[in-house]
Amino acid sequence: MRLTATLVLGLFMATPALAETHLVQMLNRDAAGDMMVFEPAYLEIAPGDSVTFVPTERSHNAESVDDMLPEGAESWVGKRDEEITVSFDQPGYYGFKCKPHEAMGMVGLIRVGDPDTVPGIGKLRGKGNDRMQALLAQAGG
Ligand SMILES: [Cu+2]
Repeated sequence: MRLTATLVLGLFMATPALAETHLVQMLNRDAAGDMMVFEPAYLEIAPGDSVTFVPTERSHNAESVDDMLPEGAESWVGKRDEEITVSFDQPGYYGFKCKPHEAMGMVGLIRVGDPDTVPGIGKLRGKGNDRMQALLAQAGG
């Protein structure tokens, strides 16, 4: 099994053209009626992929959560109403949030590659903390 996984990984790394860009929308309300959300709030992507955070509705931003990045990964901070594209090379889990609506639960999680362990939660306020707990449970399950 390990040999197969190594071979597949080797093939993938040899073809960077396969790197994908995923879209995450910043919304005031989603189809289910939830307020202040990233859609989707949880993504599983491959190393080398990118995510574009799209300000579909106003007054949102996308930034990394302190203490919820893999070792050696860079943090990022998007401006309010700014479309920002972030590339993810380092395998692991990346927490992100909208600063104005963090306490209302506007947070998300990206799983890059096949990391061994789900991290602990970073510092998040209000419903952001509850929502991140749920996303981490989803990632581990
Ligand atoms: Cu927001």
